[in-house]
Amino acid sequence: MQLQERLTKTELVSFYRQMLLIRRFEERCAEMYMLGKIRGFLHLYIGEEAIAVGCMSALRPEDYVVTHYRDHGHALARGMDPKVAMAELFGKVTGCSRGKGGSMHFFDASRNFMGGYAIVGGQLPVAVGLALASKMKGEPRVTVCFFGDGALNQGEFHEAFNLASLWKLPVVFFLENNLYGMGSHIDRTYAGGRDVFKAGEHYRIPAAQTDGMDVLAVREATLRAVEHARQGNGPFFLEALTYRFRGHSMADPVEYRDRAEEEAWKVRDPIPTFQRYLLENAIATLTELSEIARQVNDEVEEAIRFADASPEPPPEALYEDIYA
Ligand SMILES: Cc1ncc(C[n+]2csc(CCOP(=O)(O)OP(=O)(O)O)c2C)c(N)n1
Repeated sequence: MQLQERLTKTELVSFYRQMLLIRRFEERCAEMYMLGKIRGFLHLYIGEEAIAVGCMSALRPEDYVVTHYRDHGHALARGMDPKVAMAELFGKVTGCSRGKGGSMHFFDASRNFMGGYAIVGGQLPVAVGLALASKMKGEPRVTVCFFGDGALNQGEFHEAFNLASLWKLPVVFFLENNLYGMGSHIDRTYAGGRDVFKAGEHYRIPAAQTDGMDVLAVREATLRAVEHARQGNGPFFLEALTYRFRGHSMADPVEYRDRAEEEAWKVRDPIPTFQRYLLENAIATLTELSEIARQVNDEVEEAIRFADASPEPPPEALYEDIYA
């Protein structure tokens, strides 16, 4: 873990707090799903928290963020209120998409969080459109677009890379490479080899690879990528190496993965790793971090109470927000 810039104690501790919030929030989501409080699909981000937190810490409020269906971590790291996020999962009217989107469709335009998308790769052209709009309007925004390794094999990946490069758009394509798309390992689905970030070369998009289990490494890599795009140099392709600790969705018993592989990645769990870093460098004490854990637990419990007590959308809401 390298620290090339001088971050304050408050900033560093807040990275820990945010990662823990995402982890606890989702652990409780899994329980709420088993209780039938959350229905439909539920894809957990557990194991990948350092990416959302490291990346968002490097962005400005005016930057756009677009993502995939594993979107709770990105939304919380972008500042979405956990109460509003949990209410969306419960299908309640107080949710960020008024209970109509559910787990895969978190939106918060007030934070320029332009959505989670359920179609693999579907968010890539949306990101290119947003970046094209900012360029045409002369706005100094960068669009960050998250996607998984499964999206590499979609035509939209190539269309998006091609146009973003030709038009020199201010977009950072952020690949969260957790090695699996549902039950398939990347070696069985992608012909380009393991150094996926090199896929940008064909489109003359500069690229880098970072450690997705290290919040500070992700932050530094994102700062560089975003700066490149903000200066008008066109797109950047960033690949973060990571692992999802749970199944693809709640319905997945993960029978296709080697237990030794899982254990090897769990040793690198971004949260205990960063906790050790904070303690060993005397940035925080165990008492302070325990107090943060207590506050985070309270915040998540409060979110559940809020979601439970919130009303369902009225039946008439079925006819709202329809474009035809
Ligand atoms: C166009 C399309 N094809 C198939 C699916 C079904 N599907 C949902 S998630 C998924 C795997 C995607 O894996 P990846 O992009 O690596 O993301 P991860 O789940 O690993 O975060 C597939 C095939 C879909 N949603 N959209």
